[in-house]
Amino acid sequence: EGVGPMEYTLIKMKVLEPLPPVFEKVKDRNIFLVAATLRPETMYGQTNCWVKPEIRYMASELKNGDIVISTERSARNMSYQLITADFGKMVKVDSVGRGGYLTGQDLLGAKLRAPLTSHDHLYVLPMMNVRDDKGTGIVTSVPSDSPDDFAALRDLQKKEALRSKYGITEEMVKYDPIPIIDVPDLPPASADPKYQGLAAVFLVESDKTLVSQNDQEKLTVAKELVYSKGFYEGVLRVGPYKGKKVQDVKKKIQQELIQSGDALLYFE
Ligand code: A2H
Repeated sequence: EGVGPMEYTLIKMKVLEPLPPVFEKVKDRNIFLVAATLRPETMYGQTNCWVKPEIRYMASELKNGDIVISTERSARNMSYQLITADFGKMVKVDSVGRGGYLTGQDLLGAKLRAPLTSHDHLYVLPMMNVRDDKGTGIVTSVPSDSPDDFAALRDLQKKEALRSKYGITEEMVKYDPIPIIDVPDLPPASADPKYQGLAAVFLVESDKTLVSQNDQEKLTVAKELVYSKGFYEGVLRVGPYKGKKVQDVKKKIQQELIQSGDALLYFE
């Protein structure tokens, strides 16, 4: 952890029909899951959204009336940052779920619309490594560039028992990693060209001892490598900034997401 607050981009993902039963009483409202990311430029490659089934989430209201789902801790932070209501005045939406509270379980399989990704809609899926004390407790999934995301998506794609435990269908996990960023030497020139633009997939698949999302130590090593290399040396392969270095356009992409109403700035 560095000194002073970290700046995150909160990505707003709209909950689409059919709405999960917890939203029965707020059908006419705009409901968003909000995810904190350090890599807004990777939203071109989002394939799904992660929640942890056991975490308790809360529904709160933005100044414009949008309903946002996050942990209570982050909802409180948002209110102090004037994202939700007046300073420190968190507005809980009691008509959602059980008195404004719901669990990750209630959100599994929900259909979302997310900004920048090439997919018209994507799904809320379970990941065990989501923490309730960081960001909003909701995480965007970019398996091309995040080893954690790739390992967790691969688990769900391979394991029918895991899917059925959480009521996840094959349809919801059929989204393959999208090549969005070229990272020099990841993969190295000698590797199978199928890994081009898929740095995290290359690292995870190259380590045969990294078998699931539970291999946290190995995932941390891969994560540090792809994160620093991707940020300092990565070049976008898609979108209006195709051919540009991630470092040079990250801020612009963040600003555009904020201007279009698809994202918010958030600190913690
Ligand atoms: B990042 P830091 Cl492509 N629990 O977004 C677990 N992980 C969480 C989280 C939570 N409650 N909230 C946010 N995160 C993840 C994209 C991404 C991220 C890519 C590559 C690396 C990367 C897509 N997932 O993060 O501990 C989110 O994943 C590498 C560090 O606050 C967020 O950015 O430094 C990152 O962790 C924030 O991590």
